[in-house]
Amino acid sequence: MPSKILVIGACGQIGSELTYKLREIHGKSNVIASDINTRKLDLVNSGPFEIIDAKNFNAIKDCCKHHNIDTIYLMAALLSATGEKYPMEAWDLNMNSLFHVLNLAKGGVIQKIFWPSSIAVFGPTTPRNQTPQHTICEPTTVYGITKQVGERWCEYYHSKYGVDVRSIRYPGIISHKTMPGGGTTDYAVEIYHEAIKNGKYDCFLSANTSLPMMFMDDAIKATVDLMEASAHDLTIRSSYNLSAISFTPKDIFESIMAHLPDFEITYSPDFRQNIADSWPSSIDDSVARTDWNWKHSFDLDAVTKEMLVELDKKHGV
Ligand code: AKB
Repeated sequence: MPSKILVIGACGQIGSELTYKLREIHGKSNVIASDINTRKLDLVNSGPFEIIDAKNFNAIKDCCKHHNIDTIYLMAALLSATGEKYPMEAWDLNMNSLFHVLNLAKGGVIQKIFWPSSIAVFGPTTPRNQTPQHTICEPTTVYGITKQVGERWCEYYHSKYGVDVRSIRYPGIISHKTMPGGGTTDYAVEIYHEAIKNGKYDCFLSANTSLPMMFMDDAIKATVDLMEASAHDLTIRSSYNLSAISFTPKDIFESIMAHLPDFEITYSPDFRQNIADSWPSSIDDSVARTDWNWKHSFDLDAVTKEMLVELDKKHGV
């Protein structure tokens, strides 16, 4: 029997592209997209869609029962920058939605969960370069705290109740299809849009702030591969370190300049600079590479080429 999947937060940056990919793999009717509203009409109209507030246990449970769901991808969350503005809302959404799906799995309503964690679980006391899988995690953002605590709960539900929950610590994700919202790594998407639309960008991080990043295609592939991996091969039930490229705003600017020589950048670091400074600059993901053969494909120049070509089709004159 094909898997029946529910994606919660399907209108978000990763959720929307993941939904399209899962529908390609499992068939349209086997992937139910859901979000709190219908803000992304192309996605809403592309297959079965339900309005679900991720904080509402009964709404998730009813949907699972109605559609015979066996697998949930919980993609709804408030990210790092928004979480600092609305700490209690971030705690409420990020934690309660996770408990809802973990408890549905514990109660046998569903069999498998994907839940995204983030490089935000790390903090200023974490080794910054090639951050290991197992290391100090003392996050300083509300978002980071929710992800770190969430990881502990995932591991707990797996070891105590046998829940098959799988997770990745996503770096910043770059895509031309959907805008990110409320993150510290969002500059790495905005910069391409502004390069095409206005030929200049005022960056909210300083020139030499290095952060781990990844192209969306790699992130989706990692997510699908982890969920398809044999449970016996998985040694991590908190969340896997995952890495592709690391670069600074200056690096990305130079990579864009190679195609658009008149592009200009200025730097006006704001409160997000402190968040970025507390995160690793590069990640050691050797455990993911060993356990389920993770390998990235896109380097910075490949990302830039793809972004500029696709955004030129969208915004170009
Ligand atoms: C953010 O910047 O908050 C996110 C993340 C790294 O999890 N993109």
